[in-house]
Amino acid sequence: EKHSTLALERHVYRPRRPPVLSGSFVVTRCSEALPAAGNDEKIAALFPHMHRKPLVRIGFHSGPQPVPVGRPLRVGVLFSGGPASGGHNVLTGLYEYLATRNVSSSLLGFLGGPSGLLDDKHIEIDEMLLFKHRNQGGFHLLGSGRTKIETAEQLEVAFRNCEKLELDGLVIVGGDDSNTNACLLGEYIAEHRGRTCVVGVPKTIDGDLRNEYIEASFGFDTACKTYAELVSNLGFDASSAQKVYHICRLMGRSASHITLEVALQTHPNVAIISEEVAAKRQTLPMIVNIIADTVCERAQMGKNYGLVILPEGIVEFMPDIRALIAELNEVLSAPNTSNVGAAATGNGMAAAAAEAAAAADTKSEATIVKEIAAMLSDKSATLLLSLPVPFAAQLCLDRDPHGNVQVSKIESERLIAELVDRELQRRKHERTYCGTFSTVTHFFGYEGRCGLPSNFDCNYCYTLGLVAGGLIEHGYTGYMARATGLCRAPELWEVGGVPLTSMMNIERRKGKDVPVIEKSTVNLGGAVFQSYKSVRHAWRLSDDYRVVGPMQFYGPHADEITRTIETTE
Ligand code: FBP
Repeated sequence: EKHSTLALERHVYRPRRPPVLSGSFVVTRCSEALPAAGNDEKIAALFPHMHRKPLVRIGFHSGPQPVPVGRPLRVGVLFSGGPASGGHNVLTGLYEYLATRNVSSSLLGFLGGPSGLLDDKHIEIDEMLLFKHRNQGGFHLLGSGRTKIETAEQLEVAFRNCEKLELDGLVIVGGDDSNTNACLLGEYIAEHRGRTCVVGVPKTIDGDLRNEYIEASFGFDTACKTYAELVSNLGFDASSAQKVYHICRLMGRSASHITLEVALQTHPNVAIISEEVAAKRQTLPMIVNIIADTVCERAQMGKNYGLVILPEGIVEFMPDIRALIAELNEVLSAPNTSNVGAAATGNGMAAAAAEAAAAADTKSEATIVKEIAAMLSDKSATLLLSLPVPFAAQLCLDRDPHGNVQVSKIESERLIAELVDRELQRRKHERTYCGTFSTVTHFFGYEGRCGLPSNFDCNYCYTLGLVAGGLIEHGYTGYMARATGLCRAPELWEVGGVPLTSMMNIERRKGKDVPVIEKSTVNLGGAVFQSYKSVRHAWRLSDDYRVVGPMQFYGPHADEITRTIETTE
């Protein structure tokens, strides 16, 4: 049997939703026209058709009952970016909404993410197909991808395909960038008098698509619960075997919401929060010292074991490493630096990096790192040469096609483990430390993106799917589906839509002003971080690890949600 008993049982779970979504409803404006989050004039100029719209709320239909059948709608849907648990329930909610309003409606799913729309690769989603995916994790019914629909040519192709397929609506399930691009597409379609309404659904395990209008992105709750169970197990492994430090990196590149939430759930000895690192301008040696000090103090208590957690993006937040990466980008992009590592001439960062990487076959990594260090400022050169060679080489050689350092590939948990070890050796030599330090490193990332969705994510995604369908039927374009009051029972959530441009600002990227939905990072003055700050000192030395256990689908704790979502900041 392919499906476990639990997976089969989850198929028949009936997601909860606000009662207003049970039948036909009305959508009414409930605010003044909203300005952009920043640079309102520039956003208005970029999105003349999408901008300065009001919030809208879904309410009960007070007209004649029964409500007449709706017109048949054709709606497309796609997943964009990394998977997040609950996506299939967005499809279920959307499908059910359309089918309830008119059985002749159809839902088309684009395959492989936004590229499916550009290449017009789609399937028709029906009841049979959906049944197997109800309340299941992953995005595999359609697949996902990171292609962006942003250039004039891509917008035109996407628009043409929407026209060809006669789509009344297109639902884009994605994070901040995908929703910004959803708005660009909505604008393009409106400008060309197309019929397709574009509606976004907030997704990302990282939890950084969050603001005064959107309380949570789906997938975060399940991811945190998955990681928290694993990290909690590591804490008890550490205190049981009493011989190692588990050093664990958790996904979340631009924000540390996951690490902070997991810290609150598991009580590690040290949790590093990137936003604090940036705010306090903590350099790599400073972070190494924070951990080494904890190890020393614990060793004095006879504890040569512990639990340390870090966020995926940590190195990018350290000012010294940030400056080093910026210099490396400069140096390796300069046309005449391509003889680095005895490589031939070439132009541009990617070419230089590729050639330097090829040269690594004939020269040792250490030699190449030294050659590159000679081109840097004294400060950056010293830092580069102080890093263990494999990491220094990774920074110099391992670049993406655009020539950027592949930060998510840097195994910062191993880098930090090695540097802490080095520091402890130094202290041993100075006779200020006499313990033993042995580490096991972990990276928990992909493990958290496709698991069976928590009850919260099942309910939230189903609700968002229903809402997205309703927004499309009522002709709303350039909106994101939303539910608020998430700390309450789903029956009490309020639902509606928020204009995408109201969450936008202008950022300078690669020398250009571009519209972006701002990412939410950990608020150091907020209640979640402050509650961690108030207890972290005690957790350093005590073994206060918290039993978390597997995510629950039944029983009194099944509907608990993360502290982060529970807390409005
Ligand atoms: P999204 O923002 O697209 O949801 O993805 C988030 C994430 O899970 C990050 O935490 C991680 O940095 C990234 O995806 C890794 O993605 P991949 O390796 O699949 O490209």
